[in-house]
Amino acid sequence: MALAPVSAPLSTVDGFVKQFLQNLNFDIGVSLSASSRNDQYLALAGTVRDYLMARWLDDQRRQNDLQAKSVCYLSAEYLLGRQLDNNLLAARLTDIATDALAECGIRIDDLREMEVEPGLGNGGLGRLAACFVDSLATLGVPSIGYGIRYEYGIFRQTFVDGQQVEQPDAWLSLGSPWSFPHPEAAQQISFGGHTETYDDRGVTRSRWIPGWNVKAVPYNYMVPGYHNGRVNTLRLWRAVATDAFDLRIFNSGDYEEAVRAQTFAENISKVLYPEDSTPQGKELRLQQQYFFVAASIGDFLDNVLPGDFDLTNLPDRVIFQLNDTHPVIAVPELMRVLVDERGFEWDAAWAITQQCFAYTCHTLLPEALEVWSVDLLGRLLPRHLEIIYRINDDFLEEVRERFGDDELRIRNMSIIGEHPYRSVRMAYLATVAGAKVNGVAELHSQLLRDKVLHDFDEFFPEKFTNVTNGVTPRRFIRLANPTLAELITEALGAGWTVDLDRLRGLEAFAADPEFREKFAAVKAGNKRRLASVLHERDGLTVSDDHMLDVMVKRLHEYKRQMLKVLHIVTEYDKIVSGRATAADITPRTFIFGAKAAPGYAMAKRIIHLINAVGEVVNNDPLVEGRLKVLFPPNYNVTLAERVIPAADLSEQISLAGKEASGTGNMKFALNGALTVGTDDGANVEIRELVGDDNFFLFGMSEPEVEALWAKGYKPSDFYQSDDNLRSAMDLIASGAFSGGDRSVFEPILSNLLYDDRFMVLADYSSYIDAQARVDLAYADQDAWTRSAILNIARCGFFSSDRSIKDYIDRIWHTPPTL
Ligand code: Z16
Repeated sequence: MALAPVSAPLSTVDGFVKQFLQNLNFDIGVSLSASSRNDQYLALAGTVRDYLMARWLDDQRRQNDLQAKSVCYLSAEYLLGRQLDNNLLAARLTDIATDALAECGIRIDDLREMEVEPGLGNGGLGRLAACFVDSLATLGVPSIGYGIRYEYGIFRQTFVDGQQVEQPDAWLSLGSPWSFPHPEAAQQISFGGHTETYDDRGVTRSRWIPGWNVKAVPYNYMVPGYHNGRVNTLRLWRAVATDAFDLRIFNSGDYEEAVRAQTFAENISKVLYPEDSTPQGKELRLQQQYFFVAASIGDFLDNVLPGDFDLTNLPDRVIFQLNDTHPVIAVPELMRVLVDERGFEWDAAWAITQQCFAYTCHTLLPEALEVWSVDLLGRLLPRHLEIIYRINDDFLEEVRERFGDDELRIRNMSIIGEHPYRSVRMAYLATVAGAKVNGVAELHSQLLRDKVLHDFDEFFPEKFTNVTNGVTPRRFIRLANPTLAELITEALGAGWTVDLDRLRGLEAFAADPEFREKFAAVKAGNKRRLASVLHERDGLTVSDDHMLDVMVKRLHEYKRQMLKVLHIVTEYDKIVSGRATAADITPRTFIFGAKAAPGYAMAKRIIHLINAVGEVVNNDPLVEGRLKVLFPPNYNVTLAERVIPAADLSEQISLAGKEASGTGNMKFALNGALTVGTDDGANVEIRELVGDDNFFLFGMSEPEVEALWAKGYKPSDFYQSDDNLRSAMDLIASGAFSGGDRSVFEPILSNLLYDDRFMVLADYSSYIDAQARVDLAYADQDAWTRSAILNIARCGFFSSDRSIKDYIDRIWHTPPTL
């Protein structure tokens, strides 16, 4: 008997109403009249899910028939943002859902506000993974995103007396309608124990006798492509106690011990580590990493490949993309599976493994390159440590063959570091094992080859490549900026959302006064929308007639929020010292959004300082309201979608050579903000594309930074010789922003004066000059608008669709299967 294909509910208002009420009544279990907003939101989400489900099932069947090569994107983070609007848009259901709910007497806007965004990432890296799964689905690339279903995502930030206080992000507490578990596809994941050797028909082999295990239960998210009917999978793993473990203890009658075991197992996927770019080497973090990659590899081999698949051909079926060093323990895991479980000889297994992985590096900061102490790794994963040693021995042997007994080189290239303690360098392991290694912007990839991985570049020059990051135009233009999207469609016709190079067509409109007027109206509307969001959310006031100068990103010293603070204090200082009157100052509202890692004391002090400066500047009558500092707490994807479209000026001011790429920079440019920035990360490419007339460049270049370090950097010299800088720092030191208490911000100031690793003082004067150019340019509103339009027109390159096409061409070789 042929089974009828699953069919989606009818794409009509009536069909939607019917499905919605069915969800509300039979899934949620309430009547419409008795339902709460959250009930209605859950039923709405469930309804959208029902529409996607038929497509999802169909796509899995099709992929299974095709047996094409797939991308398995391994990422410890996915910073997805809200799902409702994205999924309605992809499935062309926005208008139908709006009308259907209206028929039920419900305003869809009220339900939108109910969704708690899944904040399963820290910042750029996690958001990039989310943009990539969107583009993979939109392009129709066979792929699965694998990650962790953290019970608590990135902490909720609040301010108490201007200081950051973290609150747990209980994002699951009101239900999680967008994902659903598949307990029957669970994987068992082992840890600990020891290894032993045994005789296998005359050959001595090693095997792992694990000490404990947990169950990994997959939760699927459907990832719809934009208007193409495609629905891909994002599979996030949750840790639970294994039945066997439970049963044994239950039978022994030790109930409390069984409960403890359960809690212990579930700890693994309990919480996202809140560090962006500075990981702490905590054991639980390594447990998380191994947990999700072992489950993902197991899932792909057991459930995606056919039962009789010959793993010799694995490279024809899969490429595992390693998103930073976080999933790199997957390398010895695949070797273990092939050698210990599937009977492969070492060399055959290594030949397969080397073709199945590729590694993306996202940083240049030495402290962000993960290393695991041999002690810890050997305790948690003893067999994997043996495998890593063997990989390293074989690799160093090859290095010796090529370069002779150059012991310094060998020590530098060893996957095992010796100082300050013996450890595994995960970036080196990934580089040795990966078929390709890529950086995330041209400059970053070049610096990887020249500096961080220089010896490896000499050894495997063909491995290294670049894929400049991108952002999804669906979420960050079409959804976040609907009035701009409409204006673009009016000018260029539909189609640009999936072919962002078409934005070039806007160049012609930059000279058109009528179009400029419309663009200015869009910007003004977005500012009003932001004003109302910030008023509702935080009780903040944004004036219509201010330039919006925005710096939103994780708080990190290398990103130099401090430089922005010094600019603000300099402007304020001009007024209080009488060097200027308020009337001389271009009215600006400075908006910050930034979370600091909870253990990062200096970052938290900088947050405190920003709030303290805001408190004083915003309330000083001398300023006459012409400078405003706003710092809405808990910056997240949802807020980004409101802030970015309203911005006039985008602050991208990292020390050159430190920001791998940045992706916020792209989102701002694509929404018509002009950038003030250093020659760092993808800023370099933005400036090349938009042109120097439409970008405010300042600061040292990366080679100039190196030269200043080499010569000997003395930040206090800059303090001594620059009157504005000295005056601004002295104002902070005086206690002007801390109720007269000079000690509060002293650690920030002495750090700047005597250490200043990120050369804030060296770039200060150049930054102040650039801001003067900004003021001048902003005074000519019409010319500014022209520049803004040209920014949009020339930044189509930064679509994550283009990034994914580059990955396909340069690394994956996985053509779309639409
Ligand atoms: C992260 O978000 C990034 C790098 C890293 O090593 C760890 C984390 Cl959690 C960021 C980079 O800082 C940023 O420049 C880049 O744009 C982003 O990753 C995506 O590549």
